[in-house]
Amino acid sequence: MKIQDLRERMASGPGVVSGWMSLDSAYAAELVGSAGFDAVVIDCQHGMAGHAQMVAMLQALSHTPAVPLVRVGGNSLPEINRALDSGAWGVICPLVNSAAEARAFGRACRYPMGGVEGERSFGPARGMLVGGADYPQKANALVLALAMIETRAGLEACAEIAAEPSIDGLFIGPSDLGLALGLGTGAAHTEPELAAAIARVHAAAAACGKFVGIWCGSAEMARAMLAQGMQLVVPGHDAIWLKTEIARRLAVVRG
Ligand code: 3PY
Ligand code: MG
Repeated sequence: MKIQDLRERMASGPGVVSGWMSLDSAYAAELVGSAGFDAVVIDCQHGMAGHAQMVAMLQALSHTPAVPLVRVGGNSLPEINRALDSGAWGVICPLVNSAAEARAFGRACRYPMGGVEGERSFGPARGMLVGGADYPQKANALVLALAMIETRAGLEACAEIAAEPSIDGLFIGPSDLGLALGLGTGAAHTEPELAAAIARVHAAAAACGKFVGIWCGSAEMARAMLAQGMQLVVPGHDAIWLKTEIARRLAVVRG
């Protein structure tokens, strides 16, 4: 599924399912991208990939059906520009705390063209390879910009963040959000305070006609979040899948 289809399916339902790469391996990205996911996020915040590995992983994802997305390490114009220039069709930005931060993030994803206010610098090296000669004309409309809500400040400002015109939606980080709410690590999404925060962010995005996505610790949580009407869910990441299956096999072998 390519970016236009992904956006259309996010808009019309039933929502899309994305893989999430914490390993810094092009081969692993190729495998995950070929496994049936609609999109794959390369995690450059908590994952292992540096710039060179991110580029190799984007190249590997190019010949899979999955739309390549990148979670950048932070709200940095150079980093966001490099991810997009390297062929990512969307960026997830961690720790967005205010409308001003959302605006800086969104502007970093957009060219100042066609009446759009943007600060993206021109040089879409792989962008034009994967998007074609007219990439510059269509990039502003296609590139997906999702601002992460995962702090108390972000939660308080989620309505204003969602209203920022240059972003496409919100992406919930339940682990950090749980920490921010004083619930420690690994709080279940059903924990009342966390569930209320997730619902608040979802409602803020919906009120602005924006997308909402969420990282999920389990397939069951991802299914529940899709059922609640979210447009993008991530059922864990590659390292968890690997570790879980290794533990299961060892248990079977050793009894
Ligand atoms: C979080 O849950 O805080 C995330 O950032 C998901 O990766
Ligand atoms: Mg987080």
